[in-house]
Amino acid sequence: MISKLIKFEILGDERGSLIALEENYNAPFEIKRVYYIFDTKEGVERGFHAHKNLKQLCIAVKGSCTFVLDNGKKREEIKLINPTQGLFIEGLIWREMKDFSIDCVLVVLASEHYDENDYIRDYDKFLKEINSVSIW
Ligand code: T46
Repeated sequence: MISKLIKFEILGDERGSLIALEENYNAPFEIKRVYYIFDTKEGVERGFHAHKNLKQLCIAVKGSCTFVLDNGKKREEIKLINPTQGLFIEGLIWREMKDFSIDCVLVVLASEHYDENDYIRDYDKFLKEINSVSIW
């Protein structure tokens, strides 16, 4: 399995539910950045890149969306459908996102500040990078 789903403990009572995310606990890294994707237009696909050095935890806190993860050998689809689980992505993984519901709010916790140099946005370059890493 390429995908690593983390199930969060729900701290609920008669008033409703609450989930707490803590670095180096249920978010397995130091959190340096949080961003969220919302108002995604119908039919839009996002992502289409890999990261050289970034850990991320992606949570559909509202609505749903589908991630396609690709490690250069196989592809997997993971649908995020509720706020009780997070998709943890680390290492050289090509990611695409699609099938955003109109109401989807995708929150992403990231281990590094934003750095465009960390992105590999060309699939052939991604495959070359994967092959050069796997030699060692
Ligand atoms: C990822 C997937 C899951 C910033 O200026 N700061 C930021 O922290 C981010 C994430 C983006 N940006 C800028 C860069 C682009 O001009 O916002 C614009 C949209 O970013 P991008 O096209 O990379 O968005 P997605 O949805 O394709 O990918 C994002 C993250 O960038 C990426 O790290 O893994 O979500």
